[in-house]
Amino acid sequence: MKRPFVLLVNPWITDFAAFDLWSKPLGLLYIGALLKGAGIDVALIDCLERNSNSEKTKGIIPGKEKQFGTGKFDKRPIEKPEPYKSIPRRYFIYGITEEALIEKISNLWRKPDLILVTSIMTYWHPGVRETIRAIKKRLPSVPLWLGGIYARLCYEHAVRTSGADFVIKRPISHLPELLEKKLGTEIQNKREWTNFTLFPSPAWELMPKVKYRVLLTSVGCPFKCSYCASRILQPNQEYRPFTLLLSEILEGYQSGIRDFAFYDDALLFTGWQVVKPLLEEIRKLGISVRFHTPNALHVRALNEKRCELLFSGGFKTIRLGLETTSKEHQKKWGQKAENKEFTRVAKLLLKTGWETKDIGAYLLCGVPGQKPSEVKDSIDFVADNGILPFIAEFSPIPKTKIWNEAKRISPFDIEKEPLYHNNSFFACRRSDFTYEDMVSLKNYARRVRGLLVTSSKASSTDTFSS
Ligand code: B12
Repeated sequence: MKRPFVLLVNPWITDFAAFDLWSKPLGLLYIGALLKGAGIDVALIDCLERNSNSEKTKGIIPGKEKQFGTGKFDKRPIEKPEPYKSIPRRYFIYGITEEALIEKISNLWRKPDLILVTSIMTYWHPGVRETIRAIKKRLPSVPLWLGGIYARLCYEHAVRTSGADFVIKRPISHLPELLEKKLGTEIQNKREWTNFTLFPSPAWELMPKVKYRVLLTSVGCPFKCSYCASRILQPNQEYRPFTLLLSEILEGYQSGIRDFAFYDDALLFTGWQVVKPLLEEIRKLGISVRFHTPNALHVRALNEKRCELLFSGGFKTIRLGLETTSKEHQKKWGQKAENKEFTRVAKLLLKTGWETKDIGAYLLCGVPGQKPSEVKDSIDFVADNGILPFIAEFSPIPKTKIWNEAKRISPFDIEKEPLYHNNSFFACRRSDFTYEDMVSLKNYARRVRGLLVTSSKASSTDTFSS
């Protein structure tokens, strides 16, 4: 009997701005590895492949390489969807061209039996829909299933608008059963799909050449922040054996990769039992790699010993979650960090050896109940501690604790239209926190970062600003 063949697709992004901040379809890569382990043939098309439009294609704004493998995707301006008409910014589709996508489909060794498309940010749904439309033009009779974060958080919307034949909101432990029915084959490694701890390493070999790798040591977060969907997406805390992570790093290292970014929600809590032995081993091996934490570290979990290990193990880009300096809001939003803890950790990081240009702190901006002055004070506080302030614009996420309050104060129908979840749109704008306030605070934070970097005599300033 012929082995079944499944095509995995990472769709285009549609947005005002998108930067490849170590952004890879990790969920799809795990599924790829699990499918391979089940004896299924797999191919992957990455619509966000960088530098693929080799010849100058008309209408494409080419991407750019930045530090540590990050960079800009190729992009083309497209018409703004109706809800964004009032925003004075251009709107783009990011990634390869439609012709390139069709060519990749034509080059597959045979017609797939099933197509699995992933999805990430809820407000990127037009990119998902466009990708599905383009695939369907070329492969109309192949069943296409959609999963991932958008599909899980906005299931009804995805069913109604994505064009997928089937939208899956259940965890992937249920996928083998569905695959068996669809493909008429027995999934031999069913147990591996049941628990993150048992997942094999992501199938990086399916991806076009990438300059960095992303790592996930653990899923789940012990905190219950009111604005975050992490607990809804991953209710349990699970982690993977450090030996597996080590082999992922060594395999990448041998193929020339030096930059690795962690995707964990709670790297220093749920993931620490993995990170500690991992770094000790890396130190022993004496290999030189750079680790990055775009998805903030918890301030509370940092002490002298840990900082020493992180620094000597190769941690380079440090992002901290502070959210705000208002005591009242720190308590209300998740009790992640207090100001004096932040000051202690800032001193510690700088003393350990990181420079100001390497350390940033995320500050929430525009949360219901917050005033612009609170954000400005927080920016100043972070800067006074020698740390770069980064604005994380508040964006309402379905099913989170703060969702109902966001729905109440937003002048937009955030329930019906996920485009309003876009952090650049600022759906919770209001008379005492306007869209203009948001823009001016972002610009203020950018200026402060510039000044801090210049004064600390570092070379680059804005690499990671959005
Ligand atoms: C890593 C991460 C990032 C990375 C980039 C991720 C990327 N790939 O592009 C960085 C740090 C850059 C980032 C940035 C932001 N992020 Co973010 N991020 C995450 C995080 C922590 C993990 C995502 C992930 O890769 N998980 C690991 C993989 C393995 O999981 P997965 O993709 O869900 O896949 C699993 C299943 O979904 C399923 N699956 C996946 N695909 C498919 C397909 C099929 C067919 C099937 C059946 C199943 C399936 O199988 C997988 C295995 O179980 C999530 C939180 C979370 N815990 O999920 C937030 C999250 C996605 N981010 C979020 C937000 C808000 C942001 C920011 C807007 C924050 C800000 N204000 O600046 C920015 C936006 C950046 C931008 N505009 O580009 C929100 C989502 C918002 C939304 N409306 O959708 C989340 C949910 C966090 C939160 N606050 O609740 N993020």
